[in-house]
Amino acid sequence: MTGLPRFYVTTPIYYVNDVPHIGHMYTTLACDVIARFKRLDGWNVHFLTGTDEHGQKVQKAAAAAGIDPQQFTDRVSANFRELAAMMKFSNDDFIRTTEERHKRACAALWQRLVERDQIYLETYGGWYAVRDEAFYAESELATDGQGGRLAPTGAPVEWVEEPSYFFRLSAWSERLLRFYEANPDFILPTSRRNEVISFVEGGLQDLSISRTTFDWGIPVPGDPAHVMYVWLDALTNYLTASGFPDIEGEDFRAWWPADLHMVGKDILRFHAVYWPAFLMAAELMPPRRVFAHGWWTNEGQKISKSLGNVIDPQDLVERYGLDAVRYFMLREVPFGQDGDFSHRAMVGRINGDLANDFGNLAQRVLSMIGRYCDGRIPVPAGFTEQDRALLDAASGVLLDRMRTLLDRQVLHSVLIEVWEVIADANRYVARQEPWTLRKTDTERMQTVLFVATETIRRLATLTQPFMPDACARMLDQLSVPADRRGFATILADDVLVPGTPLPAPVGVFPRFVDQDPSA
Ligand code: ME8
Repeated sequence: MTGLPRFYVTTPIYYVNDVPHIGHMYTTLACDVIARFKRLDGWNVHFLTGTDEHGQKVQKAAAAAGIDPQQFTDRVSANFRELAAMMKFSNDDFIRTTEERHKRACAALWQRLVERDQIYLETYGGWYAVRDEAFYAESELATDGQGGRLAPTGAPVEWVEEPSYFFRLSAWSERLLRFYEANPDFILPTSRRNEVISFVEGGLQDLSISRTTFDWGIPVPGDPAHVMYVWLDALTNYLTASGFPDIEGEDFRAWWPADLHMVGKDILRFHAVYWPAFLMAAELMPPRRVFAHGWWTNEGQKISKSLGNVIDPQDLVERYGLDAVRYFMLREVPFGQDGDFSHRAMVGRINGDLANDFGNLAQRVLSMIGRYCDGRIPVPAGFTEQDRALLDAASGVLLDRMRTLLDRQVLHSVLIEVWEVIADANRYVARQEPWTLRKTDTERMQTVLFVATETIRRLATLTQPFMPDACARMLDQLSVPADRRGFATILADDVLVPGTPLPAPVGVFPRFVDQDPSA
């Protein structure tokens, strides 16, 4: 284990009853950007994603597909791995809840709860929505107009009566409220934090944490007629992947508690209420942060299989390219808020932010170097105030601002900061007119092109977490060695070596010309 500071970031583990769509891709993409940023910034990162494979919902989906649940989950879980590879996600681990290591961790967590008198057995009757894998109170339900009842999420509920183990959640309200108070950044964004606090202030009821009417789950230790509630099973994945139950082990000591659980707003309650309560009750540390991002719609409509408007990330990447998709998803919508996917907005970002702003800056400067400087990194000769102003804008101050924003997961603003400097750089080139200097003052022209190139180097270095391939191609064109691409090089002035021959420039961000405007 190295002495670097550590950062453990997780995505939700996705249900395998569905094919992956842009919603799943979005959450994991945000974590990938955070993980890459931290690594480039000198941290030792553990980035976890995976699949949630137990529960009634998955068992039903397997039955509908006519195969046994294990075969079914093997097949569908692979889709999520393929998504990760296609998107170039840099996860360090991919956990499946059907793995042996996870069953061991769940049994051990259960045991810790039993030992601390946090679990009791009772007969339970309640309204259960399989789609949400959650119980609802009578008072929360609506009718569907045909004699059926619906959960607040719109999912149909059924009356379930069975013996069940309960977790003493009601005993934890006060402790949770004190915990939120003492850790104001535990739940972000703040608006979501307020929702969670009012929910807990409303009082918590004990939580049913085992089921007996189906068997696709992890057996309760000592009472195998019960399987564990799928959310207790699923949440435990974060512990499993940090080496639990070996709590004296090096891995657990290094990685737990997790620094960031990234989730969609739909599952915040499970992560910000139940999960810290389970952990405190088991005398384990709660995570440091839960961030709940917003919800994507597609051209104004809810994304759902039944509406037939699910967006396959693979189709997007084939049409627009990986880096453009990664950029768009994180730039278009203020991170934390809901957002709408539209092809028009995507094309606007590609042709505006990428081709016109960043792409054009690099293309223009590199082609002038090709034509006016014999294709070699220009040789600067003393900086003016304007030169220094641009170099300062792309300096450690920018990196510090990006760090601060990233550490609060304000991902769109991280990009906005970079694009402000891209605009500065474009203005600088326009004002300095290196094409005119070429005829009047070639020494000054070399300095101007050097300053612009050094700025591009820094911007490409800092943007790598969002667009790893495009930035790598830019840094290749500047002949930046592979081991000089970390954020520490932002402060270095010896990465670009004047006089070094550069490869012939090629465009990194092509304009998108719509072949089929109806699509
Ligand atoms: O809830 N917009 O899994 P899940 C934004 N297995 N994000 C979206 C989205 C959309 N339209 N649709 C899905 C589960 N997501 C549990 C989690 S964790 C211990 C167990 C993303 O497959 C978002 O992150 O239903 C949401 O929280 C998650 O997918 C739900 O994935």
